[in-house]
Amino acid sequence: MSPFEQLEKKIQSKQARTGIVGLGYVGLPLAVEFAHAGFSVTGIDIDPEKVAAIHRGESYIQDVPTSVLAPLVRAGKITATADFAAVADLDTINICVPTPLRKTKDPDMSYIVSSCQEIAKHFHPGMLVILESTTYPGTTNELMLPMFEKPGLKVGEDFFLCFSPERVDPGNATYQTKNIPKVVGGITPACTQLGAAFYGQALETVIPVSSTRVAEMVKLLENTFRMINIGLVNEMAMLCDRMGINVWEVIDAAATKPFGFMPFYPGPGLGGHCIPIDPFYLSWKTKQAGIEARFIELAGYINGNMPHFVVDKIQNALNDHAKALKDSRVHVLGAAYKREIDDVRESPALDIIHLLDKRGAKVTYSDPYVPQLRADGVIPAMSSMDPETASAEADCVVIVTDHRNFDYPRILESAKLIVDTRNALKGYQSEKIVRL
Ligand code: SAJ
Repeated sequence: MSPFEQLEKKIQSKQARTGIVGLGYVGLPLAVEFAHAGFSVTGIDIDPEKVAAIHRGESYIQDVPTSVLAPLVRAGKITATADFAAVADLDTINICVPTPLRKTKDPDMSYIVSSCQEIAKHFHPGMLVILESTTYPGTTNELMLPMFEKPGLKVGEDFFLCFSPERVDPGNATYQTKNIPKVVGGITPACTQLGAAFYGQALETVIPVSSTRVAEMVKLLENTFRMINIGLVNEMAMLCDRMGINVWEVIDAAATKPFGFMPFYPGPGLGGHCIPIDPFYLSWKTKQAGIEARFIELAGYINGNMPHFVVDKIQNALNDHAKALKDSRVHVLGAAYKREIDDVRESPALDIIHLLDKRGAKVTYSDPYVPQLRADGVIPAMSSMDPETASAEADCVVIVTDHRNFDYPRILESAKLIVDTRNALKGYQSEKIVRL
């Protein structure tokens, strides 16, 4: 039997020993789905805390309840280790490690490279390796393939290599790993076939595509689409502001168009570890090809300018109340990058706090999901304050993240002035409110 046939048989019989490198918000839910499907799963992570937590059957990922993880660990369906030597006993490996940007906005491939270097040490014929981390088109072919293909180890014959974009949306109760359609593309048709068969054993819908580059590009199109459309409405907000038009009313009315339109909403800037980051993996690669991704650069500029636009709005609002921004008390509602989560990565709230601080305001914040903000050289260490009390004491309140559990009527009542960057006070009329 050929390596292809052997692996295909192991996948069909669910005997394929499955490895997941990177046990974060992508890797751990994936491990659970394959364990539930009947595979034996070995999680590999360099963070001993994560490995220890899994050994205890304790989940640290919002979308994986401990009540789901613990029985799988107890039954031995999921084990975890920090030792890549485990690769020698595995048939398949999914790589789900971070792909951040460096300060220079260049891709930071170090997590992918170090994982592949470790895997390559224990790599053996008959393995299927699938990269899930968001990256530039060409990564799988140009960076990973040379690390695995050796004399006597030919891709598509002796081992199999695919790319499959992760589409996990943390906290999304409707769409979770099992029911989000899974795109997968291989270096060769045989690779794609095995990748599709593998995911088909655990996930509801598999979308095979013709190559790893197509699969890599699918993800970048998805998230660049969002980033550019958010940039569009942020520019509309600035235009409407200048023309005295309520952009929120415009968008709500435009959204009544039953076809050919998709509402996006202006805000204080673009946060998170996907949308502000992923498009720059694409523009970095296109620059290498001598093509400039102008839409991405322009949207990045507009989105990056929103914190300044918001701080100018605060300064002007105070000015209209005969107050200088300097020495005024400004209270920021919301530090997370979007509502109902605790993640502050790339959060525009941090930029706004920094800019306010730089212009001499006395800044405080409240966020029920973010009790502390660490000093990071951009902002001082801060602790979340009681929203109503702090809003009453502030000269200006600014709504940056519209968590649902803020008591907006109480805050509106106690505040002297509110700049609302999220239309959280939609439907409220008051002289105190200044909308984006
Ligand atoms: N934002 C706006 N206006 C909008 C939408 C978002 O200003 O109309 C801001 C948010 O406040 C946030 C940033 O953009 O600061 C990103 O928000 P997001 O809603 O895109 O949420 P993310 O970063 O969690 O994006 C993830 C992505 N999921 C994956 O990459 C698998 C994205 O593709 C999803 O579409 C998105 O979740 C989602 O829809 O929840």
